[in-house]
Amino acid sequence: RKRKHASQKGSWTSFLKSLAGFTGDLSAMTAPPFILSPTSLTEFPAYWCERPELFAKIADGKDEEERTLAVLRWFISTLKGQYTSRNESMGSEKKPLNPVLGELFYGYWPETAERGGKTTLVVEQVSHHPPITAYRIANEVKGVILTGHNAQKTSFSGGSIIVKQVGHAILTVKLPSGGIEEYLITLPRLRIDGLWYGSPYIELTDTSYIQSSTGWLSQIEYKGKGYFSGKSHSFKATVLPPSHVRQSPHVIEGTWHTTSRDPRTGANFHDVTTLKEEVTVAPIDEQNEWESRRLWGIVAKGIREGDFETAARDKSRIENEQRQRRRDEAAAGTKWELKHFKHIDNCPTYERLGRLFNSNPPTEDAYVYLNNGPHN
Ligand code: 0T9
Repeated sequence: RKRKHASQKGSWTSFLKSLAGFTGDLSAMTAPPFILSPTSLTEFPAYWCERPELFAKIADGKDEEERTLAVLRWFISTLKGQYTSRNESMGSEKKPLNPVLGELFYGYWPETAERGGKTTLVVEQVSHHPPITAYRIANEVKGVILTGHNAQKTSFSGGSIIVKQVGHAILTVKLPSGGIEEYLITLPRLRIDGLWYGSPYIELTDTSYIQSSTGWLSQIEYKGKGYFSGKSHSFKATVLPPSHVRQSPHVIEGTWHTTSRDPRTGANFHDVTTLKEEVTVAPIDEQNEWESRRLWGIVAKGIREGDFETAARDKSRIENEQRQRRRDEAAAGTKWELKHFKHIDNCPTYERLGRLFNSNPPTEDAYVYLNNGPHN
């Protein structure tokens, strides 16, 4: 791994020192310029759909078992983008822009024959402190919809940043019979390694789950270098049938950033060595002032071009405007209103499906989509 330039060493070392013993909201910390990314966290939900045909194909599964495997295949195929794409595009993991309350990100993946329909994305930053991002991805023609939200709890341990993802996603599939199948998706833990060398990268750890309303359950275990396969980014998924289905579980093994297979039959399961498709977004001058790329335009340009003074100045302007807004609301006794989502304290779908695999925690809050995105 590449070491950072000598002139950046001092600021990086003092940043690492301030990380030690730190718990709370990492995203609000000031980091040295070379580790800043020009992309806001509100753009990250797009990683869920960079292979829109896999998302659409979930609806083509002919029974519960096939659809369960199709959901797992799509899920595993998103991990490379979610967790390694900054290393590929920028040389290391970087600190994303910390979204402001009310920040929006809209996009879509165009219709193709394989996808059967257009796939649309609506993202809203529903909390600033702590940062919480809510999203909804839909292929209405195929009847496949994903709704979720995301927050993080971070701590520092053994030289790495440990990130516990808080939040979940729910995928619904409309069946030809008119019924609806639901899948509760929990999120893996992350460890950010390579900090000492100034080139951070993510490894996934522990276990995440995909629980279907049909009773099928995928249990996905993540391991890094030196564990079950010896390779980084390894996983092993066990797909358990509901108790009334007399059948042995499916097992899938591989590395999530490349390929995986069923070790008994040798049949390939997923392959992300092929091209993905980034989300399509309106040109910046057609976006409204809350849309991420317009809002952060000057900051992002500064970061990309190494003009950190301009970047810092416009970042302060945005943050000051936000503070003023919060003061005005406090003075007027009003509250910021969410645009596309409604917050609920206990998610009934999470509770109902979570009970089937003893989810921890047993309940979570959620953001319900209001069906009023720009694509509706
Ligand atoms: C949801 C994803 C999440 C967001 C990011 C931890 C992190 C913020 C959250 C979990 C997406 O579906 C998947 C991928 C990457 C995650 C980010 C990686 C990261 O480093 C940041 C945190 C807040 C930092 O910026 C830490 C400081 C930095 C110097 C390390 C590079």
